[in-house]
Amino acid sequence: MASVLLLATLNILRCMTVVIAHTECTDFRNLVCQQCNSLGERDDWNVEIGARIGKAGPRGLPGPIGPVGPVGRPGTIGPRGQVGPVGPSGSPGTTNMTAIEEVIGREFMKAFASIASCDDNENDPMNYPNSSDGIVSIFVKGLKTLTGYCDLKTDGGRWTVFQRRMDGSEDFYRTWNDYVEGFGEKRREFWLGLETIHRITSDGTQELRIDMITNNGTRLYAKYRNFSVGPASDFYRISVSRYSGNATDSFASFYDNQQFSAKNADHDSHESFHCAQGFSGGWWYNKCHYSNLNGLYNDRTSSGVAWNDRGNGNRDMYTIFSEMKIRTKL
Ligand SMILES: [Ca+2]
Repeated sequence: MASVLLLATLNILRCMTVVIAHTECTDFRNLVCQQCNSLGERDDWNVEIGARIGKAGPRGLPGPIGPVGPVGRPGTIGPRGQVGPVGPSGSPGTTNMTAIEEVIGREFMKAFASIASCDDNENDPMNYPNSSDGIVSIFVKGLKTLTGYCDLKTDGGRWTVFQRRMDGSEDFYRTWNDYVEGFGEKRREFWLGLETIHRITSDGTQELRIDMITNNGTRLYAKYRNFSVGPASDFYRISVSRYSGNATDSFASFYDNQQFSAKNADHDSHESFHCAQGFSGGWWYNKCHYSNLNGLYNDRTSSGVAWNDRGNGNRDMYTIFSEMKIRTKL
């Protein structure tokens, strides 16, 4: 308030000085007398005083640039941008014998120390939303994750399928390590892997079932009450016995106590012949086979996916479909 009164007083004095001295003022009309007017002075002062002044002088030079102001406050965070496009796929990794052996020797073995299978409680068929198609189980244990395939329909279900042939889409004439680790597509043709089969069956609680459809459409099955696969150190030797079914036994009677052989591993009982190479598969060959379910698909020779029908004239029957599966005996 005091500053306003002081300013008003100064302006009045300034006006009075101008009038008295008849001083010419560049902004007289626009500044001095407007200020006088704002203070309640008479309008005719402008006319009277304006008549006494000359033309306005040139505009003065601009004043110096003022100091830099304070830094403003930060702005708010903007909205999230859109997700970018998917990048290109990476190139596939490579494997070699050393890497595979390392995996089998450490992580792979640990993973199967507590493997789940299709008849474990946590894999109860009731837990499968897609149980109507008899498909899908997942084995998740330790450091290794595997997918499996459960047969939930056949003969009471609970079967963990470890082999399937159905269309020849998968090559089964493969190396030892392939048979140890497993290969193929679980919904099509595959081999689950000898180490997995060993881990599930080694406690002696498992039974085996083999389902087949022959090239003439006949459905056959062979079931074995006892089935176990030994460790890698014994080349996955099998113990299999107590047949039942309608296929005649072309498995236990010839392969019980045999080790597994593959394309590059001869553990069969034929001293002068490499059965796996001779019959193009991986199997518990003896001298050499009465069945060859991992043989060549659509092959009508002894190298084919054969089951020897010993009960009916000793003929080889070639299957267009086979499944080998295990479950805990009840
Ligand atoms: Ca041999």
